[in-house]
Amino acid sequence: MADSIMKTPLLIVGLSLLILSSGCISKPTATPSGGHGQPSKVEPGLPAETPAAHDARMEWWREARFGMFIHWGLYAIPAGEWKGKTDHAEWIRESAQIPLAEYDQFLGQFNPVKFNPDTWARLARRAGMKYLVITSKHHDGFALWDSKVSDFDVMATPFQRDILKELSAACRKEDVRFCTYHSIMDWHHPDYLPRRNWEKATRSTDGADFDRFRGYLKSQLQEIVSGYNPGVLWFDGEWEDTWTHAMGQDLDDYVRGLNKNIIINNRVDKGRHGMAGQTKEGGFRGDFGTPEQEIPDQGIPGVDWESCMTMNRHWGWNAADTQWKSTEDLVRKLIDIASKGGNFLLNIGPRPDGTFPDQAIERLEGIGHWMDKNSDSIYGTQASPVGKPAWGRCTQKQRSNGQTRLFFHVFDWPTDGKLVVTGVTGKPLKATLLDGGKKLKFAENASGVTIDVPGKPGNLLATVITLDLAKPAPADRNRN
Ligand code: FHN
Repeated sequence: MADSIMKTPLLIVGLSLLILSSGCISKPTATPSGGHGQPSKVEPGLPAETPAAHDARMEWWREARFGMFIHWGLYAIPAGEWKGKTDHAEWIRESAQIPLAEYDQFLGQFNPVKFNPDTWARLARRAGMKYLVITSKHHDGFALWDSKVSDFDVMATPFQRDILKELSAACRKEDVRFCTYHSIMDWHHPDYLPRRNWEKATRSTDGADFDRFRGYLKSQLQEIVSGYNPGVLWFDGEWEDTWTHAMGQDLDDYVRGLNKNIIINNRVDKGRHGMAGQTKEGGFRGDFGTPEQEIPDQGIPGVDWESCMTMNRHWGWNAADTQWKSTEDLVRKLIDIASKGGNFLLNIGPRPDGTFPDQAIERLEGIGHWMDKNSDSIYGTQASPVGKPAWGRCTQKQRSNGQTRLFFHVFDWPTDGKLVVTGVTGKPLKATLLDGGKKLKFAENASGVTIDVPGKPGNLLATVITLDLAKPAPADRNRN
């Protein structure tokens, strides 16, 4: 069984999480571990955070709603291909069973001469992405910055430029919050255990010291947090048995000790419900849940979460992967996620020369055109108060004048010119087209509100209609 799943990384992770998390595929339980309104259930080591302090720390992230994920490193060089098989990506050292000595040869080939951090940051901003999470170190152990505690870093390549330093500076210029992904699992460091199954016979564990690895992990995180000030530390690779709940708590305390304002996902600890990503009961650490390649069916009241997804089928660059999601699909996923109170982290796998795939740029620009006219219906919104309408999705925002503004994202335009919204509570005051502000007539009825809409939608991806209600903000500013 083990061998048969070694070829499909997503399956590897999915199954290993399924096995390790015992029943992890059950519906995510809404367990705020430090979620909105709840003090973090921290064990001894850090003072408990008050709900108000937690809200203040999470505020920019909740407002942001939309970020860019970047998976980039040595694994971009083979472009997903190895000995005739073309379905590899960032897992290629594992999925193609490449011995360390052979994999390390990529060091001498990493020279992304077309890397322009300003271009990357600008593409993120223009797409409407408020933050950017890049792999500082993925499972292969390669560091994208000038690490003083490792020779397996970008300074050991012909490129010899500190990618995190340059990209963090570019993000600051574009007002995009710089963040980093960091893998706990490390297939390169001699002290990390376990070894990959297929290399156990050839890669001794003699002298391996996992506690010494934890010290190395902390040293690199200290370099990242102090050197590049990430807004989020997006941990990953926490699922192997060698990483424990106690280690997760300790690492969470350590990083928060480096920067009290940093936001940390739930993969620092052992509480993640598999690919559904939410945090289970038991005082596990993490400021937000991390559904992967999926969107929860419903919003989860009181819990912060972020769905991360690829644009095609792979996280790292795969030249053979042509299964790109459409711009319409990506915009509607952003809307669906926002309508359930979550954030969307959309991934790019750059090429080895430092450029984004053309198909990715095309989609980023298409999303950006939609966001140019409609971002007010995404940024700083809360989950729908009317569930999931058959014609599309809804988000809401509390206005400074005490009113509530509903945003109706219409995917299926009504053919009779009547948009019927059920479940609306509060006195309707005004309806408009968000793009352009044209006022629309509406009528209240027993089940809600009917809005007279133009014969054709203004935007085929999603046309947004606003409805202002004379309704005070909800008592507890619940996230959903
Ligand atoms: O194994 C990784 C995978 O390569 C990728 O980084 C995703 C992104 O969230 N995380 C793990 C799979 O769950």
